[in-house]
Amino acid sequence: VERMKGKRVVRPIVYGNTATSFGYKRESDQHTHQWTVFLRTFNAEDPTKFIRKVQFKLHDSYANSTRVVEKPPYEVVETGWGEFEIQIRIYFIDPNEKPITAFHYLRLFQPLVTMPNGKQQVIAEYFDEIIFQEPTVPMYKALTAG
Ligand code: SLL
Repeated sequence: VERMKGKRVVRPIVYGNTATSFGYKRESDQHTHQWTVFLRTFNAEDPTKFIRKVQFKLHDSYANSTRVVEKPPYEVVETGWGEFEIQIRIYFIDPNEKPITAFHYLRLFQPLVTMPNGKQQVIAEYFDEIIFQEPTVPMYKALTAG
């Protein structure tokens, strides 16, 4: 695989989850919250230029715990009762560029934020960067194309 010697491309990302409480425990499955786990690029750039798909691996208690999202928004909306670690794997448009994995601990209870409309929501999100060190040639082209 041909790589771009001495080149380095950085892409800022944000990942995490939001959650809201039902305000009660649902009889049928004991679920208490709706949540959304997400990955997004930090700037306005079209993420499909370099991301092929994002895979979210949920707790085994979920049916079909591996969820693949092929286009933005890269997110999974679910309900549940408990917190657990989610594996977020990002696949790039060039299959020779190895997928990278971020781990996010799903938060249902903290940190609680009061929104302008007075409703309360948990927001747990983190900034990170994808660093392409000597990317493959197709990857470099995809990342730098106007
Ligand atoms: C633990 N952290 O250590 C917990 C696991 C599992 C969460 C939490 C519902 C799953 C479903 C759900 O919230 N699971 O009903 O499909 O044991």
